[in-house]
Amino acid sequence: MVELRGALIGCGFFAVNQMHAWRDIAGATIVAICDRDPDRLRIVGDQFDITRRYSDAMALFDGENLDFVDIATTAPSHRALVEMAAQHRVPTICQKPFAPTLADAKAMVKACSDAGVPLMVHENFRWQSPIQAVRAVLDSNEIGTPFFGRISFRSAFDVFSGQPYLATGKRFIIEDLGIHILDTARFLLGDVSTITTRTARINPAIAGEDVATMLMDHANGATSVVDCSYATTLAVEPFPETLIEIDGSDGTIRLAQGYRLTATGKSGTAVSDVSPPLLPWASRPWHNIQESVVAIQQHWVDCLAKGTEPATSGADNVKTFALVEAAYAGAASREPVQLDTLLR
Ligand code: NAD
Ligand code: 89V
Repeated sequence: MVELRGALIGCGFFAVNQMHAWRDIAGATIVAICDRDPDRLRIVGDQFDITRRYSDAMALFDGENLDFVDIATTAPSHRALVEMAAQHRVPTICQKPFAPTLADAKAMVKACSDAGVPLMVHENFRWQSPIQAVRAVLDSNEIGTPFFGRISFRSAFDVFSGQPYLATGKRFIIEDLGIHILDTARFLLGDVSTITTRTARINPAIAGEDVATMLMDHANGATSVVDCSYATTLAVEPFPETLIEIDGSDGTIRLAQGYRLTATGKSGTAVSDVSPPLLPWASRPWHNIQESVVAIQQHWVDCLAKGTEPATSGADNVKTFALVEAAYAGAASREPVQLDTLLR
């Protein structure tokens, strides 16, 4: 098997998971890393034994012969880094949120498409094994045609200690977490035509909204509710579980807290435990997300080998990002927002 030579840009909080995952994946090796913060460069370089270290991304692209780059910085730097990768004709993975604005996201897709380089957004939630299990029930046609979905993420977990920047932005839960849940709704029920949104800020110590409720019309006629909260204290903290309800013409799917999947359909009711495995380097409660990082990075390597488009390509993720923009616009206007005008 050909070993792809990759580089990672951005050695922060989440990149450590990506580095662990690259070690688990056959067919790709991270040969160089880059971070403008010398401490992060040293910490991650030492932890993963990477000697080729850069403080400047342009120097990395000029100094290395790369088969791909994995961009794990925060959104403000994404467009410049993706365009730099396109200019150097290096296939690119970019973390979510794909970009600060929809116009940036569209420009990044165009830059990569014009350069003929593959572009995947690291939108990993749909790769979580419990969510893949829900998709498998839908694909089996056990519940017939879905007409309703609720995709829900409600928690009081302190995300700010690991990611302090989340407390300071004017946009918070839709842009950071809701983006995953909106993508999951698209993954399970298809593209969206209209979204109506309400938001609230319950935690006075942060700048952005920490509660969002979105009602969506899907192009296939299904209706869904996507609801997210970081202001919800429950008896047992569910972070980072996404809970799912889908009703279809012939049955229902329920993914409940504790990774319990119940499918009631044409052949009766099946209850299964779809808990994600705890990988050797993973830690609870993050193991669900950590496992999905391996899955999405493996998908990238498979796509590069076969020359196929990643499921969460830049072009696909523009549709998820458009939902984020539409949700903020609709929360401000309190009017439903049509997606077709945004996606033109
Ligand atoms: P972080 O701030 O901890 O790390 C980002 C790192 O990038 C920092 O070390 C910073 O110095 C470096 N950096 C920024 N701009 C740079 C540039 N131009 N060149 C070189 N280095 C640069 O952030 P984080 O919490 O690790 O988040 C990174 C991204 O990952 C965010 O977009 C976040 O939304 C996303 N994230 C995704 C998941 C997921 O499950 N997919 C989970 C957490 C975070
Ligand atoms: O996935 C993310 O982007 C993370 C978290 C799950 C904590 O919201 O920021």
